[in-house]
Amino acid sequence: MNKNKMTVLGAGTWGITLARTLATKGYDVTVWSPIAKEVENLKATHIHPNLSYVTLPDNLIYTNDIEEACKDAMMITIAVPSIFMRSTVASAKNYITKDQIIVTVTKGIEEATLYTMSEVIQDELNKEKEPYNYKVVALSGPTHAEEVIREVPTSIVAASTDLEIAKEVQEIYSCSFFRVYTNFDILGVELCGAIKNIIALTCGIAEGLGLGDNTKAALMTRGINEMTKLGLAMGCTSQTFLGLTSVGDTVVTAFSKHSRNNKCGNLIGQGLSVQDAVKEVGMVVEGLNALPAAKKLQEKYQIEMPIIETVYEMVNEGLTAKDALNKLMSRSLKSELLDSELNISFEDAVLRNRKRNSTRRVITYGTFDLLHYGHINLLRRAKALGDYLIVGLSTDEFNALKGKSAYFTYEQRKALIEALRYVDLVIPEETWEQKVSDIHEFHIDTVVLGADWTGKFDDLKNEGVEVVYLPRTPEISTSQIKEELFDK
Ligand code: C2G
Repeated sequence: MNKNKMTVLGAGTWGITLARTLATKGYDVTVWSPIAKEVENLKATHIHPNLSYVTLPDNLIYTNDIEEACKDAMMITIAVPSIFMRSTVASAKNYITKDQIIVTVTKGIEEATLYTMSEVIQDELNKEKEPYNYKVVALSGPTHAEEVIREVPTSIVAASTDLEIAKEVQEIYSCSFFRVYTNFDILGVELCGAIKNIIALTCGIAEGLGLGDNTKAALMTRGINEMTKLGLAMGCTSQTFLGLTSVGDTVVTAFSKHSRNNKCGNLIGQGLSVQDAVKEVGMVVEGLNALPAAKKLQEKYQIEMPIIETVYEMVNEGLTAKDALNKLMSRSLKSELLDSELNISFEDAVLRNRKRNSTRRVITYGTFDLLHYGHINLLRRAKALGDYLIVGLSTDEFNALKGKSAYFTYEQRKALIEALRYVDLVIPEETWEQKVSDIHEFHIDTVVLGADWTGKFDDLKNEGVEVVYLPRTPEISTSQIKEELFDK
């Protein structure tokens, strides 16, 4: 492998811009395009037709040969339209090795499988082979190529479940005008990248209807709310939906003259058919490509996503833009808070507790093996809900029932938990059912568990207690510690 060779598959505006960014950092960059004519033009002119105001570095290599492009590259960035992702990987996979880093910058979801782009890449690379988790990173954020190519300061996110690989991509791409952040929630990052294009399309429609910034701001904000609800249902991390790939990318796409999705939506709002609008834009409108998959995900996870559903009806079932808007504005009135927030309104519970002067007793349960900061975060927040915290510590026998085998014995785990300043009493947890008797024996007001148990103990409310499920600390777990120590 040549540690200085970087390859970009796809010679569109974003692929070319990323290639230039890498070249400015001194890497040897090869750009591949399936279109021979495009390769010839780039070789001859060092200019991309959609970025004609920039002469590209002389040392960029252009090729139509995907083997030549992929061979020995340290990192391969795939920048093709979402509908061509699978076929591109299929043609490259014989030349991609397990030690190469694969970066996807394509925003979209494959309709047939509901896979994100990184999942399509893993799926295609693993076809007819032993399953292997390739080093795939999603690079996504508020990044108009037209601005990055002019070195306008920009931030972006490198996402991978393997943070070490995300950090490698962060190092390779970061430079004076391109600031890369890492995020392990690759699913959330890719979901945002796909869905924000639909929100941008919707904001464009509002603009085409002659509506104002208020309307676009409302559509953008509620669109992010829909993305968040879907993402949380799919197991993503809530912070991702406040970040660059969600809020940042939605703003930059929904309000920008550079945005094809916005432009296409605008034309639809003015009365053009979808087909005529796409023809007029003349480039790929990923918001339309993502719509069918977004609708399927909405149905699969049973999430209320009125903007996605209304745009889908407009694009596929002839609903007029005007009627679509009226439909959105005349829906029943709602709370702004996500349902899950209302259930785990930890802050509200703390505020309510502070107003009370009686002693409030809280209980939580768990194995708490190899005590780590995720457990501490849980116990700290549980204690904040009251004045007295009891921990029902799973005995070794109960762990066997739970299918868990703890490294430390019950007595050893008890000694650790009792030493914590948040904990007032430790009792053995021997059965699932004892929670009811514990509530009455210890006059419990609140039962707390991590959000991985959401809904499982709601029936305890019948005993007159609050049941609060608190977000887990996502990146740490006892099983992960064991795995990583085992691998060392
Ligand atoms: N936890 C967390 N963040 C982590 C890991 C754990 O918030 N990174 C929480 C879990 O959600 C749980 C508590 O810490 O509420 C203890 O975790 P475990 O020891 O894994 O407990 P578990 O096996 O889920 O036992 O009757 C209920 C069970 O005994 C709960």
